[in-house]
Amino acid sequence: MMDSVKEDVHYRTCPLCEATCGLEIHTVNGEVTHIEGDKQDPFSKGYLCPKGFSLKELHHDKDRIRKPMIRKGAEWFTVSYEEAFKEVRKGLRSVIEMHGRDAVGVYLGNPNVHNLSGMLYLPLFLRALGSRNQYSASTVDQIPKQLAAEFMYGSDFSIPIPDIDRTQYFLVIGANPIVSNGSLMTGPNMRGRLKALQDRGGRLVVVDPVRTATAKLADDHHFIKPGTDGYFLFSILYTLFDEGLTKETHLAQHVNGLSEVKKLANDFPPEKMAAVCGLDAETIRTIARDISSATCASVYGRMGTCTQAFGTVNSWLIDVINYVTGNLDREGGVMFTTPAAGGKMSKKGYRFDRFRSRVSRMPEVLGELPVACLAEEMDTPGEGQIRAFVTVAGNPVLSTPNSKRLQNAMENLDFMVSVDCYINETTRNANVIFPAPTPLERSHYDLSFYQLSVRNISHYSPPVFEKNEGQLDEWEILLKLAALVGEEEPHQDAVNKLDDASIHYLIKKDIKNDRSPIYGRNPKEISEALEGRKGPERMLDYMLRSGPYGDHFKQQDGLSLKKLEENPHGIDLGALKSRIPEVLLTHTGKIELAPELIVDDVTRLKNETNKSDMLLIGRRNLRSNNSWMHNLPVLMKGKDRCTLWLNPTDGERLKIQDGDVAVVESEVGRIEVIVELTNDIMPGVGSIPHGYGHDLSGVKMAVAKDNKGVNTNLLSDEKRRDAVSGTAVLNGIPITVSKTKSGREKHGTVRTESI
Ligand SMILES: Nc1nc2c(c(=O)[nH]1)N[C@H]1C(S)=C(S)[C@@H](COP(=O)(O)OP(=O)(O)OC[C@H]3O[C@@H](n4cnc5c(=O)[nH]c(N)nc54)[C@H](O)[C@@H]3O)O[C@H]1N2
Ligand SMILES: Nc1nc2c(c(=O)[nH]1)N[C@H]1C(S)=C(S)[C@@H](COP(=O)(O)OP(=O)(O)OC[C@H]3O[C@@H](n4cnc5c(=O)[nH]c(N)nc54)[C@H](O)[C@@H]3O)O[C@H]1N2
Ligand code: SF4
Ligand SMILES: [Mo]
Repeated sequence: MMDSVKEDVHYRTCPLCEATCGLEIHTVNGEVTHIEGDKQDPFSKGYLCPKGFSLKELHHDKDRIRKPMIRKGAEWFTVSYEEAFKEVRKGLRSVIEMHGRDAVGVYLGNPNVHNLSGMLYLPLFLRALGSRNQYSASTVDQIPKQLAAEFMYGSDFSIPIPDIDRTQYFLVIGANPIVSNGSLMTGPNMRGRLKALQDRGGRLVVVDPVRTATAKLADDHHFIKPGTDGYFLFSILYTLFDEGLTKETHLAQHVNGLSEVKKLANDFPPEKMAAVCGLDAETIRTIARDISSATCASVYGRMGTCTQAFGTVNSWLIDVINYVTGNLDREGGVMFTTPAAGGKMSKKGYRFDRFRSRVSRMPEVLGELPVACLAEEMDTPGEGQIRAFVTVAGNPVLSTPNSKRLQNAMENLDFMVSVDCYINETTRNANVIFPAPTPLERSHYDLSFYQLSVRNISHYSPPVFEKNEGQLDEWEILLKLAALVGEEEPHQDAVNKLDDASIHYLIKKDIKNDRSPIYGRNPKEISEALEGRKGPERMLDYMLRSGPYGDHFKQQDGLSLKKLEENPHGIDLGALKSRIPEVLLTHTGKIELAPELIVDDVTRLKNETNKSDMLLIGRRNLRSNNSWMHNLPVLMKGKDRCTLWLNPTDGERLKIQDGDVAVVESEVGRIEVIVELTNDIMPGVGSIPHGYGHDLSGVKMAVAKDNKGVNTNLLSDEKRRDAVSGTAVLNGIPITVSKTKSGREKHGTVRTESI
């Protein structure tokens, strides 16, 4: 008799980037056989990128940790959860007792925003811990955008999203959506969406120091000198006012600060700014005219405009331009989403500068401190010094500035615990690691990205596979850690208690909020309706049902988790809709077009002079995802990607040829890296991707080690920050480049300084 073969097809959204593609996952007897794009997904319609396929290798990767681990010296041992929690309890509690709660630092990495457990339960852990030393990847990423939104619209997640499917003119500044698959602009198949824009007669214009894949598709591409977008954007604004190209719309009654913005723009005529940014004055004026004359237009900026010295000013200026050209909150312009779950409805006051960092007195930003301050908070003695460290889904040793200082500081910690799936450059320093389940072993809903999506979408994915016997889900680990730092024992009843408390807290908050559809309702009736579920599913069910499309615990056809379970390909809730004024949560109830704290930074912009003749920027590759997917052979095949791009004119000037090894030096570090000469990068600019440098001792990722590359964040200086948000400058770092020897090393990139 033949063994029975169990073939299954599972539908789920890919959690690896912001695009939220639908996947069709084929399994036989608990093994993934292959993965395709889900053609019935109303959003992605079958599209997926090479990373989507790699979920198979990721799930089966032999180097993944699947059991709690404890380190003794350089050796790792598998232990029971009980033992691991006991060790953590000892480690964290002794630091808290001796040095207080601020002595425990926390770093939360990017995959948390792609994970229901992280989104829903990390806030609880952080509250229980009560430390001011909270850090995340957001301050090497999008915080400037969030802070501008917090000041302008009263909520950090009220970020206007390009209405890419209807716009007629799309100006992309410092973003490469064809490679990144879009960021703060969730939408699968960016290439398809951009081509559709061109097919309907629209124009795509890219401003970037690199002729990127997106720039190659564009109707126009203009090089810009790194770090000078503030001048460029202001001179666009100048032209709009100067040539009478601004438009007044119905939003005028909802706006404060227009005249102030106009006054500020006066100092930035294109004729003066052109030389600073490397675009000519007539090009700048033409772009301004085109934005204004298009039937609808959308100006969009991302990493290149955020992670630089004027990140917040840039993010604000982009919104100001969208507003003054009549493109804010209108179809084909930039619009606010109406997410099915998790949209903000109430406001308590700005989450900014409520406290400061200990060493360099940087203001708190949206509840956290800039990660550029992390190393100094660890290595500067005194009260409040970080002595214990928790990382959840983060690899700050590769992803944050001046990695060497951070690595050194981490070596002197009293205790460190990580929740992760690999022993990598960061977690190798931990005393205890808790294993995160693989994406296929957990449920999924894009709470974050449906708030940033080009259409309103709702899509829930149940786990494809059961976890191993006894393995905890990530939310359970987080709740146990919360219990443990909150002076309770990490037992199951503590987890249940905290889980119950967190849902009741949400319900209580909403029934008191007059903007909530369940305002004034009986909390008991709501809790009862949620019975039968727990953990993330109960939270999500609640959020969906009490959200704008929800059944509100009474309407038959409204949205609920059950309804999403019945629609495994997801539900399209339609195109974005105009949302002003209801979306505004500022104290004045208006759009604040000239927020004081941002306006104050314009003086710095006026006085800034960056004299370096060589500036370093970053880049991304379709087959990579920050630092952590380099252990998958399917993504790593092909030529070395961790190289320094230089323009041939710089090559000639520096006597460096294609394939040579160059020494790159900055104020804080020195690396060696193979050079690729290409006309795709502007003269005076070098580009190295981040997330490499896997050859550190103790890293247990065999494939990544073979593709070690070099860590570009050995060059980024933690003292260079956007003054408003504290975000690290990762683009526009002054460097010098010189030649060492010719020829490639065996494994591609090399480096001399090790950390
Ligand atoms: N394949 C892949 N996809 C990813 C990721 C990945 O690692 N790989 N990471 C994900 C993450 S976490 C994020 S945040 C997003 C990021 O998404 P994007 O922001 O779209 O991606 P980047 O490639 O960082 O694009 C930044 C662009 O800014 C340009 N640039 C650099 N400096 C400047 C400057 O001073 N001015 C201007 N105007 N441009 C500048 C760079 O040349 C680059 O083209 O991508 C996500 N998607
Ligand atoms: N120079 C330079 N530096 C940069 C950037 C740049 O453009 N240039 N980009 C910045 C940006 S945009 C970002 S977002 C950051 C990213 O910075 P980080 O978030 O610090 O780094 P990642 O590489 O995303 O590492 C994610 C970690 O989470 C683990 N992990 C993966 N999945 C899970 C999971 O489901 N659960 C748990 N618990 N762990 C998991 C991985 O093993 C890895 O350790 O890097 C930033 N750094
Ligand atoms: S584009 Fe992003 S969401 Fe889509 S398959 Fe690739 S990694 Fe996954
Ligand atoms: Mo990011």
